[in-house]
Amino acid sequence: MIIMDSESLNGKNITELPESMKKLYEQARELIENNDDIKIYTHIDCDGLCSGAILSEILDRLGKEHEIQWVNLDELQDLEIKNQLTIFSDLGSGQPVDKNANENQSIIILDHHPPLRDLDYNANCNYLEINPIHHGIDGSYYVCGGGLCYFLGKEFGYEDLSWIGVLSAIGDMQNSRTGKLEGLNTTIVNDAKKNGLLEIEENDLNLYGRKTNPLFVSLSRFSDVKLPITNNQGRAKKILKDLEIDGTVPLSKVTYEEKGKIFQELFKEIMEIVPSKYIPFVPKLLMSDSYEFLNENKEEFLSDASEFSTSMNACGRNEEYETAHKVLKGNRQEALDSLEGISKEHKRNLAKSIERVAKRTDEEIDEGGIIELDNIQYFDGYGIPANIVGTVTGMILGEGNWKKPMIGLSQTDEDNIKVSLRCSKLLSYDEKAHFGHIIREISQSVGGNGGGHAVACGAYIPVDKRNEFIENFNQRLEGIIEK
Ligand SMILES: [Mn+2]
Repeated sequence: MIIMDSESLNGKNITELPESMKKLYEQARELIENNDDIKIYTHIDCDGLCSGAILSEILDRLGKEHEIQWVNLDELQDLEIKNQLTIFSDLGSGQPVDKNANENQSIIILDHHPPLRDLDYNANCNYLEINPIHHGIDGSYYVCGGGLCYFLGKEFGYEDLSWIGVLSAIGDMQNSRTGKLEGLNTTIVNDAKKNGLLEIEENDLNLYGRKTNPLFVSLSRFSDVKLPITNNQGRAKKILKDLEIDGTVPLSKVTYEEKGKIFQELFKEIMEIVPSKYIPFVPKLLMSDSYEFLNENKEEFLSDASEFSTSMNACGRNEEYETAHKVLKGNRQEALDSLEGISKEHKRNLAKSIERVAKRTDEEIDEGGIIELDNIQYFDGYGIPANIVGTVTGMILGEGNWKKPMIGLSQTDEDNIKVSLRCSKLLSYDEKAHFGHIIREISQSVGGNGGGHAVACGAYIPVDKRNEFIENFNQRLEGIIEK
Protein backbone atom coordinates (compact mmCIF):
# COMPACT_ATOMS: atom_id res chain seq x y z
CA MET A 1 0.00 0.00 0.00
CA ILE A 2 1.41 3.35 -1.01
CA ILE A 3 0.15 6.63 0.27
CA MET A 4 0.84 9.53 -2.00
CA ASP A 5 -0.39 13.06 -1.85
CA SER A 6 0.13 16.28 -3.68
CA GLU A 7 2.92 17.20 -1.32
CA SER A 8 5.12 14.22 -2.08
CA LEU A 9 4.46 14.45 -5.79
CA ASN A 10 5.41 17.59 -7.58
CA GLY A 11 2.09 17.70 -9.37
CA LYS A 12 2.33 18.24 -13.10
CA ASN A 13 0.54 21.22 -14.55
CA ILE A 14 -0.45 19.52 -17.78
CA THR A 15 -3.58 20.57 -19.57
CA GLU A 16 -4.39 17.37 -21.51
CA LEU A 17 -5.40 14.02 -20.09
CA PRO A 18 -2.32 11.75 -20.03
CA GLU A 19 -2.55 8.46 -21.99
CA SER A 20 -2.58 6.49 -18.74
CA MET A 21 -5.77 8.24 -17.66
CA LYS A 22 -7.38 8.06 -21.09
CA LYS A 23 -7.10 4.27 -20.97
CA LEU A 24 -8.89 4.19 -17.64
CA TYR A 25 -11.69 6.36 -19.01
CA GLU A 26 -12.15 3.93 -21.91
CA GLN A 27 -12.46 1.09 -19.40
CA ALA A 28 -14.92 3.12 -17.33
CA ARG A 29 -17.05 3.74 -20.42
CA GLU A 30 -17.15 0.03 -21.20
CA LEU A 31 -18.05 -0.85 -17.63
CA ILE A 32 -20.96 1.57 -17.73
CA GLU A 33 -22.13 0.35 -21.12
CA ASN A 34 -22.10 -3.25 -19.89
CA ASN A 35 -23.95 -2.71 -16.63
CA ASP A 36 -27.60 -1.95 -15.93
CA ASP A 37 -27.76 -2.07 -12.16
CA ILE A 38 -25.91 1.08 -11.14
CA LYS A 39 -25.57 3.12 -7.97
CA ILE A 40 -23.72 6.40 -7.45
CA TYR A 41 -22.30 7.56 -4.14
CA THR A 42 -21.08 11.13 -4.13
CA HIS A 43 -19.92 13.76 -1.64
CA ILE A 44 -22.19 16.44 -0.19
CA ASP A 45 -20.26 19.61 -1.07
CA CYS A 46 -20.46 21.62 -4.28
CA ASP A 47 -17.86 19.42 -5.98
CA GLY A 48 -19.64 16.24 -4.91
CA LEU A 49 -23.04 17.56 -5.97
CA CYS A 50 -21.64 18.54 -9.39
CA SER A 51 -19.96 15.13 -9.73
CA GLY A 52 -23.22 13.33 -8.96
CA ALA A 53 -25.19 15.49 -11.39
CA ILE A 54 -22.75 14.85 -14.24
CA LEU A 55 -22.75 11.09 -13.64
CA SER A 56 -26.52 10.95 -13.34
CA GLU A 57 -26.93 13.00 -16.52
CA ILE A 58 -24.60 10.64 -18.40
CA LEU A 59 -26.61 7.62 -17.23
CA ASP A 60 -29.92 9.32 -18.11
CA ARG A 61 -28.72 9.97 -21.62
CA LEU A 62 -27.63 6.36 -21.97
CA GLY A 63 -31.07 5.28 -20.77
CA LYS A 64 -29.61 3.63 -17.68
CA GLU A 65 -31.72 3.65 -14.56
CA HIS A 66 -29.66 4.40 -11.48
CA GLU A 67 -29.77 5.38 -7.85
CA ILE A 68 -27.79 8.23 -6.32
CA GLN A 69 -26.90 8.80 -2.69
CA TRP A 70 -25.10 11.76 -1.15
CA VAL A 71 -22.79 10.78 1.70
CA ASN A 72 -20.28 12.12 4.16
CA LEU A 73 -16.78 10.64 4.26
CA ASP A 74 -17.40 8.83 7.55
CA GLU A 75 -20.38 6.91 6.14
CA LEU A 76 -18.25 4.66 3.95
CA GLN A 77 -16.39 2.58 6.52
CA ASP A 78 -18.58 -0.55 6.35
CA LEU A 79 -20.57 0.18 3.23
CA GLU A 80 -22.47 -2.76 1.76
CA ILE A 81 -22.14 -3.06 -1.99
CA LYS A 82 -25.45 -4.23 -3.44
CA ASN A 83 -25.34 -3.26 -7.10
CA GLN A 84 -23.65 -4.69 -10.14
CA LEU A 85 -21.77 -1.43 -10.66
CA THR A 86 -21.11 1.15 -7.93
CA ILE A 87 -19.60 4.52 -8.82
CA PHE A 88 -17.99 6.76 -6.21
CA SER A 89 -17.31 10.39 -7.03
CA ASP A 90 -15.36 13.07 -5.16
CA LEU A 91 -14.69 10.41 -2.51
CA GLY A 92 -13.73 6.74 -2.33
CA SER A 93 -9.96 6.94 -2.83
CA GLY A 94 -9.40 7.43 0.88
CA GLN A 95 -12.04 5.00 2.15
CA PRO A 96 -12.28 1.17 2.21
CA VAL A 97 -15.24 1.24 -0.20
CA ASP A 98 -14.44 -2.10 -1.85
CA LYS A 99 -14.28 -4.00 1.44
CA ASN A 100 -17.63 -5.75 1.03
CA ALA A 101 -17.67 -6.14 -2.75
CA ASN A 102 -17.40 -9.53 -4.48
CA GLU A 103 -15.86 -10.72 -7.73
CA ASN A 104 -19.12 -10.34 -9.67
CA GLN A 105 -19.38 -6.67 -8.81
CA SER A 106 -17.67 -3.61 -10.28
CA ILE A 107 -16.52 -0.40 -8.67
CA ILE A 108 -15.46 2.84 -10.32
CA ILE A 109 -13.87 5.59 -8.23
CA LEU A 110 -13.47 9.13 -9.59
CA ASP A 111 -11.67 11.03 -6.85
CA HIS A 112 -8.95 13.66 -6.47
CA HIS A 113 -8.15 13.18 -2.79
CA PRO A 114 -4.99 11.38 -1.56
CA PRO A 115 -5.48 7.68 -2.48
CA LEU A 116 -4.99 4.82 -0.03
CA ARG A 117 -4.43 2.26 -2.77
CA ASP A 118 -1.99 2.37 -5.65
CA LEU A 119 -2.55 1.61 -9.32
CA ASP A 120 -1.67 -2.11 -9.08
CA TYR A 121 -4.05 -2.66 -6.20
CA ASN A 122 -5.53 -6.17 -6.12
CA ALA A 123 -9.18 -5.99 -5.19
CA ASN A 124 -11.81 -8.67 -4.55
CA CYS A 125 -13.98 -7.12 -7.21
CA ASN A 126 -13.63 -5.55 -10.64
CA TYR A 127 -11.98 -2.35 -9.45
CA LEU A 128 -11.26 0.82 -11.44
CA GLU A 129 -9.93 3.95 -9.79
CA ILE A 130 -9.34 7.22 -11.63
CA ASN A 131 -7.34 9.61 -9.48
CA PRO A 132 -5.04 12.31 -10.92
CA ILE A 133 -2.55 11.84 -8.09
CA HIS A 134 -1.77 8.32 -9.43
CA HIS A 135 -0.64 10.07 -12.62
CA GLY A 136 1.45 12.76 -10.97
CA ILE A 137 -1.23 15.44 -11.25
CA ASP A 138 -2.04 17.58 -8.23
CA GLY A 139 -5.65 17.13 -7.12
CA SER A 140 -5.88 20.45 -5.29
CA TYR A 141 -5.33 22.79 -8.21
CA TYR A 142 -5.47 20.89 -11.49
CA VAL A 143 -8.66 18.81 -11.42
CA CYS A 144 -11.38 17.96 -8.89
CA GLY A 145 -14.20 15.40 -8.60
CA GLY A 146 -16.57 17.17 -10.97
CA GLY A 147 -13.79 17.61 -13.51
CA LEU A 148 -12.98 13.89 -13.38
CA CYS A 149 -16.67 13.10 -13.94
CA TYR A 150 -16.79 15.56 -16.82
CA PHE A 151 -13.92 13.72 -18.56
CA LEU A 152 -16.07 10.61 -18.33
CA GLY A 153 -18.93 12.56 -19.92
CA LYS A 154 -16.56 13.71 -22.63
CA GLU A 155 -15.68 10.08 -23.31
CA PHE A 156 -19.35 9.64 -24.28
CA GLY A 157 -19.30 12.86 -26.32
CA TYR A 158 -21.21 15.03 -23.84
CA GLU A 159 -19.10 18.19 -23.99
CA ASP A 160 -22.11 20.28 -23.04
CA LEU A 161 -21.63 19.07 -19.44
CA SER A 162 -18.34 20.99 -19.27
CA TRP A 163 -19.91 23.98 -17.53
CA ILE A 164 -20.69 21.78 -14.50
CA GLY A 165 -17.04 20.75 -14.47
CA VAL A 166 -16.09 24.44 -14.29
CA LEU A 167 -18.60 25.05 -11.51
CA SER A 168 -17.21 22.14 -9.51
CA ALA A 169 -13.66 23.49 -9.83
CA ILE A 170 -14.71 26.91 -8.55
CA GLY A 171 -16.67 25.28 -5.70
CA ASP A 172 -13.61 23.21 -4.87
CA MET A 173 -11.43 26.36 -4.84
CA GLN A 174 -9.09 24.91 -7.45
CA ASN A 175 -8.26 28.52 -8.42
CA SER A 176 -7.23 29.60 -4.91
CA ARG A 177 -3.50 29.68 -5.58
CA THR A 178 -3.41 31.85 -8.69
CA GLY A 179 -6.93 33.18 -9.19
CA LYS A 180 -7.16 31.10 -12.38
CA LEU A 181 -8.18 27.55 -13.23
CA GLU A 182 -5.14 25.58 -14.30
CA GLY A 183 -3.97 22.12 -15.33
CA LEU A 184 -6.62 19.69 -16.58
CA ASN A 185 -9.19 22.30 -15.57
CA THR A 186 -7.96 24.29 -18.59
CA THR A 187 -9.32 21.63 -20.94
CA ILE A 188 -12.71 21.75 -19.22
CA VAL A 189 -12.75 25.56 -19.42
CA ASN A 190 -11.87 25.42 -23.11
CA ASP A 191 -14.56 22.85 -23.84
CA ALA A 192 -17.12 25.08 -22.13
CA LYS A 193 -15.94 28.12 -24.08
CA LYS A 194 -15.95 26.19 -27.35
CA ASN A 195 -19.52 25.11 -26.71
CA GLY A 196 -20.65 28.68 -26.02
CA LEU A 197 -21.34 27.97 -22.36
CA LEU A 198 -18.69 30.07 -20.65
CA GLU A 199 -17.08 33.47 -20.72
CA ILE A 200 -14.13 34.49 -18.58
CA GLU A 201 -13.45 37.94 -17.29
CA GLU A 202 -9.73 37.87 -16.67
CA ASN A 203 -8.21 39.65 -13.69
CA ASP A 204 -11.54 40.79 -12.35
CA LEU A 205 -11.72 42.36 -8.91
CA ASN A 206 -11.82 39.54 -6.41
CA LEU A 207 -14.97 40.53 -4.52
CA TYR A 208 -17.87 38.23 -3.73
CA GLY A 209 -21.39 38.73 -5.03
CA ARG A 210 -20.73 39.93 -8.59
CA LYS A 211 -24.36 39.58 -9.60
CA THR A 212 -26.45 40.10 -6.51
CA ASN A 213 -24.66 42.28 -3.95
CA PRO A 214 -24.58 46.06 -4.24
CA LEU A 215 -20.93 47.00 -4.72
CA PHE A 216 -20.64 48.60 -1.28
CA VAL A 217 -21.75 45.31 0.31
CA SER A 218 -19.22 43.29 -1.71
CA LEU A 219 -16.52 45.76 -0.73
CA SER A 220 -17.39 45.62 2.98
CA ARG A 221 -17.09 41.84 2.81
CA PHE A 222 -13.43 42.03 1.84
CA SER A 223 -11.77 40.30 4.76
CA ASP A 224 -8.59 38.63 3.53
CA VAL A 225 -6.82 41.49 5.23
CA LYS A 226 -8.70 43.52 7.80
CA LEU A 227 -9.18 47.00 6.33
CA PRO A 228 -11.23 49.97 7.54
CA ILE A 229 -13.94 48.91 5.08
CA THR A 230 -14.07 45.32 6.34
CA ASN A 231 -17.53 44.71 7.84
CA ASN A 232 -18.15 48.46 7.60
CA GLN A 233 -20.73 49.24 4.93
CA GLY A 234 -20.82 52.96 5.77
CA ARG A 235 -17.12 53.27 5.18
CA ALA A 236 -17.35 51.25 1.95
CA LYS A 237 -20.10 53.57 0.69
CA LYS A 238 -17.99 56.62 1.52
CA ILE A 239 -14.96 55.32 -0.36
CA LEU A 240 -17.03 54.58 -3.45
CA LYS A 241 -18.60 58.01 -3.26
CA ASP A 242 -15.16 59.62 -3.06
CA LEU A 243 -14.12 57.63 -6.12
CA GLU A 244 -17.33 58.75 -7.86
CA ILE A 245 -18.51 55.19 -8.38
CA ASP A 246 -22.15 54.08 -8.00
CA GLY A 247 -22.07 51.73 -5.00
CA THR A 248 -25.61 50.45 -5.46
CA VAL A 249 -24.98 48.36 -8.59
CA PRO A 250 -23.34 44.92 -8.44
CA LEU A 251 -19.71 44.43 -9.44
CA SER A 252 -20.71 42.90 -12.78
CA LYS A 253 -22.10 46.31 -13.81
CA VAL A 254 -18.98 48.26 -12.86
CA THR A 255 -16.75 49.46 -15.70
CA TYR A 256 -13.17 48.42 -16.22
CA GLU A 257 -11.90 51.91 -15.32
CA GLU A 258 -13.94 51.98 -12.13
CA LYS A 259 -12.59 48.60 -11.13
CA GLY A 260 -9.11 50.00 -11.69
CA LYS A 261 -9.82 52.83 -9.25
CA ILE A 262 -11.14 50.42 -6.61
CA PHE A 263 -8.09 48.22 -7.10
CA GLN A 264 -5.77 51.19 -6.53
CA GLU A 265 -7.62 52.19 -3.38
CA LEU A 266 -7.60 48.68 -1.89
CA PHE A 267 -3.98 48.21 -2.89
CA LYS A 268 -2.97 51.42 -1.13
CA GLU A 269 -4.81 50.51 2.06
CA ILE A 270 -3.40 47.00 2.14
CA MET A 271 0.16 48.13 1.51
CA GLU A 272 -0.02 50.28 4.61
CA ILE A 273 -0.58 47.33 6.89
CA VAL A 274 0.84 44.09 5.46
CA PRO A 275 4.22 42.71 6.58
CA SER A 276 6.77 43.04 3.79
CA LYS A 277 6.92 39.32 3.02
CA TYR A 278 3.34 39.47 1.73
CA ILE A 279 3.73 42.54 -0.47
CA PRO A 280 4.49 40.64 -3.72
CA PHE A 281 1.24 38.71 -3.29
CA VAL A 282 -1.11 41.64 -2.82
CA PRO A 283 -2.14 41.99 -6.51
CA LYS A 284 -2.96 38.28 -6.58
CA LEU A 285 -5.16 38.79 -3.54
CA LEU A 286 -7.20 41.50 -5.23
CA MET A 287 -7.62 39.97 -8.66
CA SER A 288 -8.94 36.71 -9.98
CA ASP A 289 -10.70 35.49 -13.11
CA SER A 290 -14.50 35.53 -13.04
CA TYR A 291 -16.39 32.70 -14.71
CA GLU A 292 -19.72 33.52 -16.29
CA PHE A 293 -22.17 30.88 -17.52
CA LEU A 294 -23.75 31.95 -20.78
CA ASN A 295 -26.70 29.57 -20.64
CA GLU A 296 -28.06 31.33 -17.54
CA ASN A 297 -30.03 34.53 -17.24
CA LYS A 298 -27.35 37.22 -17.21
CA GLU A 299 -28.94 39.07 -14.29
CA GLU A 300 -29.27 36.01 -12.06
CA PHE A 301 -26.79 34.73 -9.51
CA LEU A 302 -26.57 31.37 -11.33
CA SER A 303 -24.68 33.07 -14.14
CA ASP A 304 -21.71 33.68 -11.81
CA ALA A 305 -19.77 30.51 -11.01
CA SER A 306 -18.76 31.74 -7.58
CA GLU A 307 -22.30 32.65 -6.49
CA PHE A 308 -23.68 29.45 -8.02
CA SER A 309 -21.17 27.38 -6.07
CA THR A 310 -22.09 29.15 -2.82
CA SER A 311 -25.72 28.17 -3.29
CA MET A 312 -24.68 24.56 -3.96
CA ASN A 313 -22.70 24.53 -0.74
CA ALA A 314 -25.71 25.98 1.10
CA CYS A 315 -27.74 23.01 -0.18
CA GLY A 316 -25.05 20.56 0.86
CA ARG A 317 -24.80 21.96 4.35
CA ASN A 318 -28.56 21.85 4.79
CA GLU A 319 -29.04 18.36 3.35
CA GLU A 320 -31.02 19.70 0.40
CA TYR A 321 -29.18 17.48 -2.05
CA GLU A 322 -32.20 16.80 -4.28
CA THR A 323 -32.75 20.49 -4.91
CA ALA A 324 -29.13 21.07 -5.87
CA HIS A 325 -29.23 17.98 -8.08
CA LYS A 326 -32.31 19.19 -9.94
CA VAL A 327 -30.86 22.66 -10.49
CA LEU A 328 -27.63 21.19 -11.83
CA LYS A 329 -29.55 18.91 -14.16
CA GLY A 330 -31.38 21.88 -15.62
CA ASN A 331 -34.46 22.55 -13.52
CA ARG A 332 -34.88 26.30 -13.44
CA GLN A 333 -38.42 26.38 -11.98
CA GLU A 334 -39.49 24.74 -8.72
CA ALA A 335 -35.98 23.75 -7.78
CA LEU A 336 -34.78 27.30 -8.20
CA ASP A 337 -37.53 28.62 -5.93
CA SER A 338 -36.58 26.22 -3.16
CA LEU A 339 -32.93 27.10 -3.74
CA GLU A 340 -33.68 30.70 -2.85
CA GLY A 341 -35.46 29.64 0.33
CA ILE A 342 -32.55 27.42 1.30
CA SER A 343 -30.00 30.17 0.70
CA LYS A 344 -31.97 32.65 2.82
CA GLU A 345 -32.39 30.18 5.66
CA HIS A 346 -28.68 29.33 5.43
CA LYS A 347 -27.73 33.02 5.70
CA ARG A 348 -29.99 33.43 8.74
CA ASN A 349 -28.37 30.44 10.45
CA LEU A 350 -24.91 31.78 9.71
CA ALA A 351 -25.74 35.24 11.03
CA LYS A 352 -27.12 33.75 14.26
CA SER A 353 -23.98 31.67 14.77
CA ILE A 354 -21.65 34.56 14.05
CA GLU A 355 -23.42 36.78 16.49
CA ARG A 356 -23.03 34.12 19.13
CA VAL A 357 -19.25 34.11 18.75
CA ALA A 358 -18.37 37.62 17.68
CA LYS A 359 -20.54 39.59 20.07
CA ARG A 360 -18.95 38.13 23.18
CA THR A 361 -16.90 40.44 25.30
CA ASP A 362 -13.70 39.70 27.15
CA GLU A 363 -15.52 39.31 30.48
CA GLU A 364 -17.44 36.42 28.99
CA ILE A 365 -14.33 34.76 27.64
CA ASP A 366 -14.96 31.59 29.64
CA GLU A 367 -18.06 31.05 27.61
CA GLY A 368 -16.55 31.80 24.26
CA GLY A 369 -15.41 34.61 22.04
CA ILE A 370 -12.24 34.56 19.96
CA ILE A 371 -9.19 33.45 21.90
CA GLU A 372 -5.87 34.56 20.45
CA LEU A 373 -2.62 32.66 21.00
CA ASP A 374 0.83 33.42 19.56
CA ASN A 375 0.22 31.86 16.17
CA ILE A 376 -3.44 30.94 15.97
CA GLN A 377 -6.82 32.18 17.13
CA TYR A 378 -9.79 30.00 17.90
CA PHE A 379 -13.30 29.92 19.25
CA ASP A 380 -15.61 27.36 20.76
CA GLY A 381 -18.65 27.09 18.58
CA TYR A 382 -20.99 25.94 21.34
CA GLY A 383 -24.16 24.91 19.63
CA ILE A 384 -23.00 25.84 16.14
CA PRO A 385 -23.91 22.85 13.95
CA ALA A 386 -20.85 20.98 12.69
CA ASN A 387 -22.02 21.33 9.09
CA ILE A 388 -21.75 25.12 9.14
CA VAL A 389 -18.88 25.69 11.55
CA GLY A 390 -16.44 25.96 8.61
CA THR A 391 -18.43 28.70 6.93
CA VAL A 392 -18.88 30.49 10.25
CA THR A 393 -15.13 30.27 10.90
CA GLY A 394 -14.46 31.97 7.56
CA MET A 395 -16.84 34.77 8.41
CA ILE A 396 -15.48 35.22 11.94
CA LEU A 397 -12.02 35.68 10.43
CA GLY A 398 -13.04 39.24 9.54
CA GLU A 399 -13.64 39.94 13.24
CA GLY A 400 -10.28 38.64 14.40
CA ASN A 401 -6.62 39.02 13.49
CA TRP A 402 -6.17 38.26 9.79
CA LYS A 403 -2.47 37.48 10.28
CA LYS A 404 -3.30 34.25 12.09
CA PRO A 405 -5.44 31.33 10.98
CA MET A 406 -8.84 31.10 12.66
CA ILE A 407 -9.89 27.76 14.10
CA GLY A 408 -13.52 26.97 14.96
CA LEU A 409 -14.39 24.04 17.23
CA SER A 410 -17.72 22.29 17.33
CA GLN A 411 -18.60 19.15 19.23
CA THR A 412 -20.29 16.65 16.90
CA ASP A 413 -21.08 13.89 19.41
CA GLU A 414 -19.94 12.67 22.81
CA ASP A 415 -16.53 11.65 21.56
CA ASN A 416 -15.55 13.97 18.74
CA ILE A 417 -14.93 17.58 17.89
CA LYS A 418 -15.07 18.96 14.38
CA VAL A 419 -12.29 21.45 13.79
CA SER A 420 -12.45 23.96 10.95
CA LEU A 421 -9.71 26.31 9.84
CA ARG A 422 -9.90 29.34 7.61
CA CYS A 423 -7.21 31.92 6.88
CA SER A 424 -6.37 34.85 4.69
CA LYS A 425 -5.19 33.82 1.25
CA LEU A 426 -2.07 35.90 1.89
CA LEU A 427 -0.95 33.41 4.54
CA SER A 428 -1.34 30.48 2.18
CA TYR A 429 0.90 32.01 -0.48
CA ASP A 430 3.73 31.05 1.87
CA GLU A 431 4.38 27.46 0.83
CA LYS A 432 5.24 26.47 4.39
CA ALA A 433 1.70 27.39 5.40
CA HIS A 434 -0.41 24.78 3.59
CA PHE A 435 -2.95 24.37 6.36
CA GLY A 436 -4.61 21.38 4.70
CA HIS A 437 -1.37 19.47 5.18
CA ILE A 438 -0.68 20.93 8.62
CA ILE A 439 -4.14 20.12 9.96
CA ARG A 440 -3.81 16.54 8.72
CA GLU A 441 -0.48 16.20 10.51
CA ILE A 442 -1.62 17.74 13.80
CA SER A 443 -4.97 15.94 13.91
CA GLN A 444 -3.31 12.59 13.23
CA SER A 445 -0.81 13.28 16.01
CA VAL A 446 -3.72 13.37 18.49
CA GLY A 447 -5.58 10.38 17.05
CA GLY A 448 -7.87 12.28 14.69
CA ASN A 449 -7.98 12.83 10.96
CA GLY A 450 -8.27 15.75 8.61
CA GLY A 451 -7.09 17.57 5.54
CA GLY A 452 -8.24 19.96 2.85
CA HIS A 453 -7.14 23.12 1.13
CA ALA A 454 -4.37 25.52 2.05
CA VAL A 455 -6.87 28.21 3.10
CA ALA A 456 -9.86 26.13 4.15
CA CYS A 457 -9.62 22.75 5.82
CA GLY A 458 -10.89 20.70 8.71
CA ALA A 459 -10.45 17.70 10.95
CA TYR A 460 -12.17 15.48 13.47
CA ILE A 461 -10.39 14.98 16.79
CA PRO A 462 -11.26 13.16 20.04
CA VAL A 463 -12.92 15.43 22.60
CA ASP A 464 -10.27 14.84 25.26
CA LYS A 465 -7.48 15.90 22.88
CA ARG A 466 -8.88 19.36 22.32
CA ASN A 467 -6.27 21.28 24.32
CA GLU A 468 -3.40 19.18 23.03
CA PHE A 469 -4.52 19.85 19.47
CA ILE A 470 -4.68 23.60 20.04
CA GLU A 471 -1.27 23.66 21.73
CA ASN A 472 0.39 21.52 19.06
CA PHE A 473 -1.07 23.60 16.29
CA ASN A 474 0.09 26.82 17.90
CA GLN A 475 3.62 25.46 18.35
CA ARG A 476 3.80 24.01 14.85
CA LEU A 477 3.34 27.48 13.35
CA GLU A 478 6.15 29.12 15.30
CA GLY A 479 8.33 31.00 12.80
CA ILE A 480 5.77 30.63 10.00
CA ILE A 481 3.26 33.21 11.20
CA GLU A 482 4.38 36.80 10.73
CA LYS A 483 3.28 38.86 13.75
MN1 LIG B 1 -13.71 17.70 -4.21
